[in-house]
Amino acid sequence: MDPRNDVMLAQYMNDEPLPPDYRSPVRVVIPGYVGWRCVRKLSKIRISDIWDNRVLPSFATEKDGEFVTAMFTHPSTSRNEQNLISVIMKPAQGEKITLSDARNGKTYRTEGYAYDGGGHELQRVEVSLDGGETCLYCIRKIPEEPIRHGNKFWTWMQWRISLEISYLLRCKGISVGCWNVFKTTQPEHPSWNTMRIMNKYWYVVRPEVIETRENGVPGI
Ligand SMILES: Nc1nc2c(c(=O)[nH]1)N[C@H]1C(S)=C(S)[C@@H](COP(=O)(O)O)O[C@H]1N2
Ligand SMILES: [Mo]
Repeated sequence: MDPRNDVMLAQYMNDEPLPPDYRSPVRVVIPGYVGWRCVRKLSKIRISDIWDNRVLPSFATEKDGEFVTAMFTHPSTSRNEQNLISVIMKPAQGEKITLSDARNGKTYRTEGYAYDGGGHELQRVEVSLDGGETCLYCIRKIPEEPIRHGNKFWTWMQWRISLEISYLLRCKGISVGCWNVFKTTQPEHPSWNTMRIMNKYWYVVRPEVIETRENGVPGI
């Protein structure tokens, strides 16, 4: 119902008709909103109240009951706009990084993506190698094309940072977090709710730095 929140009815994806997995012939795409609100295999549209996908406070633990029912039907608990997320794509979990590269002074390029719902701009992405005590500022690739209505960022953003491999050797993990236009950031830990949804806390990857012999074969 918001005139500045674009809604698309899509028949094509990457210039091809929607494949059956995406439930052809037509689907809804609501940028900035959670996937669950983007109905596939669309047959009719009607305006209605929605009683699903609710984020309840953590003290609502029972499955039914008056309180939970009231919460489930209250507009404030509906899950619509996506929330802040940042993810490390490289290194992958458990990826092996060779130590000989560290001796040669090589750096390792860590990469990932970040996104905020509602079209909000992402202003900062930081990785940490010491559980958040010190943070390293990442380079962001800011999209230009998908900005609409002057300030709606309808797509994810890619980020990268080059790290000294010798630092990776000593670190317990690489964590990432991002900040949006409100200077709000992701929490370190999840906050429990009955449906276990909308939890996008620090993303942590633990690469494995391994010793290699001169011929590149992993040593012991
Ligand atoms: N008809 C129908 N549409 C649906 C769903 C579904 O189960 N049935 N799942 C939703 C959810 S939860 C998501 S995340 C997206 C996934 O869309 P994708 O296949 O384009 O990633 O479709 C949404 N649309
Ligand atoms: Mo989903």
